[in-house]
Amino acid sequence: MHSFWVPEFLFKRDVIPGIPEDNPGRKFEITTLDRTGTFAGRCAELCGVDHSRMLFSVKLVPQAEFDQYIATHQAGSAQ
Ligand SMILES: [Cu+2]
Repeated sequence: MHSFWVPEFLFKRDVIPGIPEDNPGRKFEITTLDRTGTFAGRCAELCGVDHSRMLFSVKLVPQAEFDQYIATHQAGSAQ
């Protein structure tokens, strides 16, 4: 079990094995931040020996940039 936490989002999402894919509790969705940027995150649940290495960043971009990123990667996976 993990808990993905981005302090600037004021949001934390527990990640628990076995939760169905359509369960809203599986979403990591932020709708309250209105600026772009890169935000540091970490696991907030003492999950194991490598817990201290569970650092990540989340990049918030404009919708058009996100759509372009997805389109580029979908095109790349079709090759
Ligand atoms: Cu952890």
